[in-house]
Amino acid sequence: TFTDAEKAAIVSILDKASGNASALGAEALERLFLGFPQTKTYFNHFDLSHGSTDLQTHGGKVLGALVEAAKHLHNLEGSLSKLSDLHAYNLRVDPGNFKLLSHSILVVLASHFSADFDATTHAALDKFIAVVSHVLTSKYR
Ligand code: ZNH
Repeated sequence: TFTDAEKAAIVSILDKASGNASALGAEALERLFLGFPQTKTYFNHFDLSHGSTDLQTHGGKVLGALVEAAKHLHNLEGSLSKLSDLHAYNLRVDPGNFKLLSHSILVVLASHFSADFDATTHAALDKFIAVVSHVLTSKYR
């Protein structure tokens, strides 16, 4: 559960990010693949070159899912249920990779919204992405 201050910070940043979701998401993926090359193995079918349509499209989906999740902070498990099924039963992404992507997303948000990124906002977003990741990996067995 989130405090009112955390909710406000999460909604504010994700609302700002929503207008530029594809570019921000693509940047997060690029940072993921550059910093942690082993994560590329899930995306053999993608063109991972800088600025590719695949990166933009998938980045938009990932960031878009976070934008959508920020609208359902009271019920993340319910709102992410389908995505959770997909990651657990179809994609079977190693849960450790969620920490790596979370880190990349946080860095992207920090660098693009630096004026808003005080310690409270940082902590709230870190918690938010960790909870989303937890939900997406909760059905693994
Ligand atoms: Zn994931 C997919 C989100 C993490 C891998 N994803 C996906 C999608 C989304 C997402 C929205 C789409 C779906 C549909 O289409 O329906 N993710 C997400 C999020 C997160 C994630 C939000 C966190 C936070 N993922 C992840 C990781 C990984 C992944 C970590 C690894 C590294 N995903 C993936 C894949 C896919 C996905 C592989 C599929 C792609 C294609 O298209 O093929």
